[in-house]
Order: sequence, then C-alpha cells, then structure tokens
Amino acid sequence: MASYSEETVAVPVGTTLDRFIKRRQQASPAATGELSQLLRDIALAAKIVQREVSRAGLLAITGGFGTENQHGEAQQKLDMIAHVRFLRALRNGGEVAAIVSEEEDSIVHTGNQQGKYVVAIDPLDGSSNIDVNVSIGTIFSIYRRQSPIGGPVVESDFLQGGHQQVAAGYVLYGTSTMLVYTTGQGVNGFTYDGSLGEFFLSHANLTTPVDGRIYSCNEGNLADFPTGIQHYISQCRENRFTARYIGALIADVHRNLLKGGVYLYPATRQAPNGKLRLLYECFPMAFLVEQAGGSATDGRQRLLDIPIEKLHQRSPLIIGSTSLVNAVSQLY
Ligand code: AHM
Ligand code: MG
Repeated sequence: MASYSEETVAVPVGTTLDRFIKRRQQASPAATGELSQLLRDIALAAKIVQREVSRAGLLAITGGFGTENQHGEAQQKLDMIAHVRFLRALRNGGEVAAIVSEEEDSIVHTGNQQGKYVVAIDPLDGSSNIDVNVSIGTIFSIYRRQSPIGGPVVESDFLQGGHQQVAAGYVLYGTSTMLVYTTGQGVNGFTYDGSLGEFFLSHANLTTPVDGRIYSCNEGNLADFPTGIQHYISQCRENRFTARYIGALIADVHRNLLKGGVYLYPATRQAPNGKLRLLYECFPMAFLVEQAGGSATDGRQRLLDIPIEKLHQRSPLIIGSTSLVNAVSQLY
C-alpha cells in the first residue's frame, strides 16, 4: 500500500472543550474535578439553548412571555427558556449550590447544599435581538461559596466582588455559536460544530489588541451621556473611527475583543447608574477582557474594584482595548 500522511487523508477535528477542560484539570494537582464538571454543565446547557435559538422562528418561542423581570423589562419566551435550561443543567450537575439569574429576583437554591460553587448568570442577553434573528448570548460568572458547605447559600456568597470570580465566560449565539471563558489563566474560545455536537478549540490564548478603531454605544442616547463621554464620541467621529453597535453586549464585546475597540454603556440621565448589571454582566465580561489583555472601568475606577452591595446592582461599563478605555477614563 502506498505511504500516506494522516493529515492529507483527513484533517484533524481539533481539541474538544471536554478534552481541553480535562487537560487543564490534570495540570492543576489540587483540582477535584468539580469546576470541570460545572463547566461541562454550562456547555451542555449552551448546546441546548443554541438548538432552541436556531429554531426559534419555527417553534413559536419568539415574542413576550407576558411577564416582567425585576427590572421591569418584558421577559421574552426565549429568555425564560434559557433560564430554565441553565438552571436545570446546573441543578442536575450537582456542583452548584445556588444561582442568581437576571430572570429571578432572588437567589435560586438548587438543592445541592454540598455544592462548592455559586453561579451568576444572564441566560439570554440582548433580548431585543431575539425576535429579529440577531446575535444574542449567555454570560456566566462562577464563585466559590464562602458559607459553610452543607448549609444554605447566603447573599454574601454572591457579593464577594469581581476579583473573587473563579471563572467567567460567555456563549455567543451568532453566525456560529462560541463559548469563550477564563479561569484566570488567559482566555480560550471554542466554536460549536453542530454536526458533531461538540465545541472545538478555535481561539486558543485569545488576546485583544491594545488599540483599535471601533467604538460601540447606543448613540441615540448621546444627549443624555456624561459630558466626558460626549467628548470621547466626538473624538471618535473626528478621527473617523468605525461605529458598530449590535445591541447585545456579548456580540459587541466579542467583536471588539478580536478586532480592537471599545464598548460603552455609560450612565445616562434616565439611568444614572447605567443599565448593565454588575454581577452577571459587567464583572464576568471585565474579568474575561482583562484576562485577554484589555481593560474595563465604570469611568472612575477599575470595574472589578467596584464594591457590590446588591444582587442586581447596575453599573456604567466601558470595556475593551486598553488604550481606548484609558482615553475614555481621562475625559471622564
Ligand atoms: P438585556 O439584559 O435586557 O438584554 O439588556 C442588556 C443589553 C446589552 O446586551 C446591550 O448591550 C444593551 O442592553 C443594549 O441596550 P440599549 O437597547 O439601551 O442600547
Ligand atoms: Mg442582560
């Protein structure tokens, strides 16, 4: 038989998320495997949600659920479906003792009081994009609980502060579905191959450009932005920066992470504390972007330094390439 090289006969499919998680676990002798299992549970829920998202138009699951969340925003059917999917996966996995979700006012106890971890999650971010087939995503943040294992989780388990995150990441349901996460040792991105039902490592050791030329904000609110931000936007226009705003935090941050740019959701006259939530939107994205070499601030201080007092606390967010974030801070 003629000699052949394997690679020319069949291109390798690459490293699955499962194998990547396992390797990371083996490299850390103290690891018990619980965090690995938790990440697998998140990936499983992400696959299920990606299935629902991709068929949304066929399944009559677009549109409103007829209820509002604690922020007074209409809950979409898919918001609630994603909430239940993640809740169920984390409950069944057994590593998570409680969850805080954008879709629930108070802590959701999973019944796994032996679980070491708590998870804060925005199950489906970018709600206004759901019905129109535009990118949406899931954001998650993992903490090791401080309350005694075996007892009930308490609010302070979630209010430890952004620096205490053990892991954080997002799932982007876009032109392809990606899971991007950090455990504090850099950032890695995985792309979903639906035909195999697996996430594969596609963006190893992701780093973001220090500089960039994209700015992303809801410019319709310009007149209500703080003066410093208005000046910054004027500079972006004068310098012929590119404006890109999808209206889904994850999609905007993801693009800027790869290409270099800055995302801004500042305080506005109507929302003096900004719109986005610290626990399950700002903290996880700030942790991840910093791990990729970028920066995040509320305009006054490093975002991860912000003291958190309430589960659904809001904050302004300026996040992205370090030199652009610094430029915004200087004008604030
Ligand atoms: P949501 O959690 O209700 O979806 O709101 C968060 C979203 C972000 O993803 C997005 O960047 C922002 O809200 C868009 O807000 P606006 O429509 O005010 O520009
Ligand atoms: Mg959200």
